[in-house]
Amino acid sequence: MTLDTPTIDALAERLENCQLQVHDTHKITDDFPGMDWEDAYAIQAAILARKLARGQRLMGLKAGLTSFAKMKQMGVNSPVFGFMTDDYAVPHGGEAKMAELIHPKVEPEIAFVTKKALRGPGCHIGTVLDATDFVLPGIEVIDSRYRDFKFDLKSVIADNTSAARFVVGGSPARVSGLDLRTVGIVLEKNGLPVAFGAGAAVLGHPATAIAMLANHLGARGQEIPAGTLILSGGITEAVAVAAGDHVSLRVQGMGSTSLRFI
Ligand code: OOG
Ligand code: MG
Repeated sequence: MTLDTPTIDALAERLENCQLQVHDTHKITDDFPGMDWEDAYAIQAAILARKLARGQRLMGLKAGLTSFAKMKQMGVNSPVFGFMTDDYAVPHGGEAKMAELIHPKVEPEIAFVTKKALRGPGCHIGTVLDATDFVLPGIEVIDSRYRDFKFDLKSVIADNTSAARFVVGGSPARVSGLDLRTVGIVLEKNGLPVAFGAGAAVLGHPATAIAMLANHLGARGQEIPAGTLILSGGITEAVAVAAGDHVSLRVQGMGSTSLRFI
């Protein structure tokens, strides 16, 4: 850690206010170029603490920048981890208000729900599949609080990895009969296919993203509790959306989920 608690809290307030007041900001590493990874995750944790203090609930966790397409799109080279609170949740088939978002994009993801706790280090695809209750389609709406969606890894971690909204739904599937590497996905905008992929785009197997999250938390003495919803990361590049857009994600063997931007 290089930053003191008042600075961490002030940066958390600045970034969360961007979300709540719908405006962008410059990268926090412009102000604190020497900040380290623990500073970045401490700022993210301070944003979560602000939300919990207002009575919001933690609804899930996310891995991001887990696919080559996403890393290339954002010009970075390593996964990041964040959280989802109930102010981010859109019901299956529901609406997200553009007036509450800065410059949103959507990502097709496979969501996991655990039935056993996952405690790193040492988690791998096998432990994750054994601990998975079911998987289902998830659309993440990312909305970087940084100007023009431009950031470095520490800045985006502090900004809760651009998390803004998410929807999950469809037909939950058990992993035992599925090969999550070859599961195909189609993301449609206003009925037209705009992105396609397969599960293997995420780190070769999307369960690897969950294992990395468990190992990341384990290094901090934390675990993924049983019953946790986790987004494993965008399979394709993120797609920009505008008011009026209807976005749906179909995942092979898991049905589809959707949301509308109003
Ligand atoms: C960072 C978040 C990326 C994903 O699924 O890859 C992410 C960003 O691109 O703004 O959530
Ligand atoms: Mg994502």
